[in-house]
Amino acid sequence: MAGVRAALMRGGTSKGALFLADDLPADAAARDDLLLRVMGSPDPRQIDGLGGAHPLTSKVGVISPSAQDGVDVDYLFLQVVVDQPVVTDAQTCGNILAAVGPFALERGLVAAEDGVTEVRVRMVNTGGLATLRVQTPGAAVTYDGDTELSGVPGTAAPVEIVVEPSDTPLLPTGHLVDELAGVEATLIDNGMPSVVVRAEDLGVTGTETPAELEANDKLTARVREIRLAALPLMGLDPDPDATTVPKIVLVAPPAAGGTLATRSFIPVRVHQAVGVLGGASIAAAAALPGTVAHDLADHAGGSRVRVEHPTGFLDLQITTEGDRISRTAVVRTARMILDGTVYPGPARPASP
Ligand code: NQM
Repeated sequence: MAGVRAALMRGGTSKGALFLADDLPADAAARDDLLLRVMGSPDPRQIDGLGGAHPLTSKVGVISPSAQDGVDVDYLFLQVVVDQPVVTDAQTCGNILAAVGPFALERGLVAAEDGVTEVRVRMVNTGGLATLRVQTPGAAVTYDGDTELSGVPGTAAPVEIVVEPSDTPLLPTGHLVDELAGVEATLIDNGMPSVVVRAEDLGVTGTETPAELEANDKLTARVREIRLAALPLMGLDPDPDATTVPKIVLVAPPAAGGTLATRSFIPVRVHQAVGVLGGASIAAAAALPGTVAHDLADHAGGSRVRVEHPTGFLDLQITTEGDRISRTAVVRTARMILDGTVYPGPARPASP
């Protein structure tokens, strides 16, 4: 079996395999088949591939030069489902986005400047644009630095990210609040389709650990009902097993000095932290009067929103123009873990 050139990278609090599009089959079905075998899916342990047996470590970025004016690279994100033979492009990923800049520089798609290099990225999944500022002293990428991220041990070089909104409506139903499966919810998409509900309305505090929430059968059944109701309202694939959106976010008043406490079902497992664009969508909900999040949030930080999550917090800077979010800025870090050749395993039957 021929190997494929790949980089295993951490982007923010996630980890995934990054490829040049030219190194993968052009046909989407052949590409997805190969990616399942590369990551070791479907298998709850992903024992025969690069995947880390959790949605946060079963991610893929496919990078190519962009044909769009003023854009350096196109970034197609693919979520490889751990225990199903599913590869979906229904969402993008702002954490892996942090690795796209360094990867594009390492592969020579963008020439590094001495100091900081800007990489302009088109997120193919959403049509959104992002500008990344990557540390490149001596015109080479460095991963070393002193930026800390909640949920990542140690420190690393910052990757500053500014995301511009896509053309997707911020409120897909046009309402600040909808009722889903008997619960008030704000359906919102500032980069990640999300359903924001009050933790209290689901009988929890919103400060539980991910393991506690995942073990709460009554809660997980309610979350699934809410998600099923949200799918058609948000114009998403109605088959919940074929997609990884929307994320269901439980919100509560801040418990650690931030803006809002959150726990995110993504959408079955509970995030150990929070997604970047997931966080941007939560921050947008917190900023808009009339949503289920607005009155629970502490607005003392103004446009600086601190989203509390199970392993710390995510800080975002949100710029609003009326009821529109015109800019989201966030700092992440990234790291090259391994750069080489990956050998896809054999095709395997779906898990029992
Ligand atoms: O929302 C996980 C992650 C994500 C998504 C998920 C993300 C984002 O943390 O931008 O980064 O919600 O599936 O990698």
